[in-house]
Amino acid sequence: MKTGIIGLPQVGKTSLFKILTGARLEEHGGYSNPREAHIGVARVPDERLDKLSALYSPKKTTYATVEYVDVAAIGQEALKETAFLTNLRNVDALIHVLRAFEDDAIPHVGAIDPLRDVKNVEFDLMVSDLTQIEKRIERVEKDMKKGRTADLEREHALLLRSKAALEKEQPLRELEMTAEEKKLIRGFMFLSQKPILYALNISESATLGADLENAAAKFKLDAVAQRPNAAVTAICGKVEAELAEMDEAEAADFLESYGLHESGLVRLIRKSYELLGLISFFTAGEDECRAWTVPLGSKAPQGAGAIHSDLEHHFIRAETIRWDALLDAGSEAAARAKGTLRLEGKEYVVQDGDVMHIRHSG
Ligand SMILES: Nc1nc2c(ncn2[C@@H]2O[C@H](COP(=O)(O)OP(=O)(O)OP(=O)(O)O)[C@@H](O)[C@H]2O)c(=O)[nH]1
Ligand SMILES: [Mg+2]
Repeated sequence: MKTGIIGLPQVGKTSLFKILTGARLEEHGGYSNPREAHIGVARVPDERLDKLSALYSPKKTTYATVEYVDVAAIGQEALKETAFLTNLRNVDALIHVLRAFEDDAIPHVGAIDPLRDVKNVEFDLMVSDLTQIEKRIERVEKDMKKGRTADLEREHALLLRSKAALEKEQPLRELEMTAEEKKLIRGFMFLSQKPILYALNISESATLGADLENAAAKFKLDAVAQRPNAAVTAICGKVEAELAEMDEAEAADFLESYGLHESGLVRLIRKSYELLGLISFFTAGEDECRAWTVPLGSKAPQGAGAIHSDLEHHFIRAETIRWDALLDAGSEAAARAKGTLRLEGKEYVVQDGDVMHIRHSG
């Protein structure tokens, strides 16, 4: 699962990418090609896993991860470049970084107005999709003249519906589609169909805690946050960059001095994970406590498959307990005695925060 970081020039995309992934791009040859995409992995912070680790004291604790891609600044021109477009189409979700910080040294197109930037970039994404759709409709209509098939008719109807949505400036992520329809157009990897997280990059201030909370309202993005498959969060790139250089104790003091109890970055990572429709379940033991990633709605064997494909094929049952019930009980044995450890079968839908022990016949 990949999340692409997009935005207008000089809004803080690469800075955010570096803090998210701990990447030191300079060491990899720097920006010899500024249009090249950077790819990196971020750990998904998880207090539940921290607590399980405290219980088991395992040799190793492994967090879930999200992959981020930092691309060049977006615009009508960039979207005509094949390499840029390919990088962007290949991601599963987008983070749109919005300039909301004041700094005269760093130019921006016009005044600071994140809502305008949201609309402009959205427009560019939709134009790119529309161009692609129109080409495809032409092709499908040609084929239909040669011979109508049910598949072609279905695709044609869906493309027309998508085109109509885009023409009234409705991004495809807001279009209701059946699972079958989604599958039908998945191959196009439409840009305006990807779930999107808007990240307001705000100024540093003594009241940063409150400013982060109020940012969506202040910059008039409340309505945007309510739209389907979209969410809004705020960060302060400058403060996050300083935090990234500190050890844990220093960072905690620093956050507190701003009236914060967690970094905006932690929230941003969590939100991008949610936006992708992902949940975590855990495996816990003396060797390793680990978070595993599955799509919301996955059944137990599919969860087992995230660990190892053999476990999916030879799945019998999963001993399952919610992470907090396990902590309450103090151990698996105590939970079993209390009856809070359940045996779940093949039809069980994995819940966020489950601790599972897979029984298999392999
Ligand atoms: N004041 C301030 N400056 C920032 C912040 N985030 C980034 N910058 C500065 O803005 C400039 C651009 O930052 P980048 O992270 O390179 O921005 P970008 O969006 O990747 O830029 P392009 O890839 O060139 O479009 C740099 O000089 C950063 O130091 C911030 O939160 N506050
Ligand atoms: Mg950049």
